[in-house]
Amino acid sequence: MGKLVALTLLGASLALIGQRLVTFRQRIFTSRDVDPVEPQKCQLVEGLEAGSEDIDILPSGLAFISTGLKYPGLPKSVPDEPGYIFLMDMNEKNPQAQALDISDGFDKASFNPHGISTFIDKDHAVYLYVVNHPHMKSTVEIFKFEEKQRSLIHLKTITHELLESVNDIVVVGPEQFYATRDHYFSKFFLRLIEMILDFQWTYVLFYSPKEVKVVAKGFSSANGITISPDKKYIYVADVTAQNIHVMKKHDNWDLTPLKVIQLATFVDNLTIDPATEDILAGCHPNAKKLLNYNPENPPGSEVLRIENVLSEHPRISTVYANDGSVLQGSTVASVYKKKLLIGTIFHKTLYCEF
Ligand SMILES: [Ca+2]
Ligand SMILES: [Ca+2]
Repeated sequence: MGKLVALTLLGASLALIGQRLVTFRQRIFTSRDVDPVEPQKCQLVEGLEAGSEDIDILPSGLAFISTGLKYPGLPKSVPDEPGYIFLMDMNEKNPQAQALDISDGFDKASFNPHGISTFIDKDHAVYLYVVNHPHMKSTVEIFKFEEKQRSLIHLKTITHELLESVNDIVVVGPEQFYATRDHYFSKFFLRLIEMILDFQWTYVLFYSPKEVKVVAKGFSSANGITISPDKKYIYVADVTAQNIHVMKKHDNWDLTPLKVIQLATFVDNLTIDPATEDILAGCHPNAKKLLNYNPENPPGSEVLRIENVLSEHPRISTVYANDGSVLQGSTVASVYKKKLLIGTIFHKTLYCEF
């Protein structure tokens, strides 16, 4: 009898694994070719050729850009040197990117910046929060931005047992932020199994010095995160599930699911167009090419605009699409007054006017 039960359980497990494997193959291996879309005036940004995973633009037009991310499973096209935060003034006619100096006392050699988020306090001081992966761990670094000196003063490193495999953050108050965890496991092999079997063990975390808690879970791989302009909703990209979750934010910082916007592409970082309040999503149209990098047949790039996010039928349109001949592996698009910056995971950065 015991053997029969064991055999039945084994059969059921194998059937489940088989079914998950088929779903995974369908999801990852269906490669979608994109029809090219490009605003009239675009040019590559000099000095930003090793990836610009996340971009956050201040209301003044100063853009912070995180560059040089090294991440398990990514192609080795990123030189093995420290990452930087670059600054670009979007008000300039021909904006140039410039690496920001970082104050002494911070370990710059192991700086491996990922998602970023800016915060302006009531005294108008600007802070930059950066997801960092020194030695492949996850920390959140808080910097104060010194505009005149074009430098970052390192204030604090935040670590917590729940702050693991962090992808992106959105700051909601002094030392208060939401963060996404993109994988449950940290070892590459286990991550692969996690992705194939789609455990949905990743989550969104709320962090404050007083309280740290998981506020939303059940994501295949929670990635980009941002907040609505009225500060009432949190938007979370689930990259492998190819969708965006709209969640209501409560006074106690808890989140409740409101709706899911399904897209046919792997959604990475999210930003808000301040002029229209639309979501801009940096997306990967073909994950297989991204995971299996071949410069002869590179992954493409895609930026989507989602209008009327809260309505029953949000409008989705393509802002930018390229087969990889210009831009490979777009992760983010950030806009300031008809000017657009598109960043990539390990490739170039594009500046467009529209
Ligand atoms: Ca971000
Ligand atoms: Ca991301």
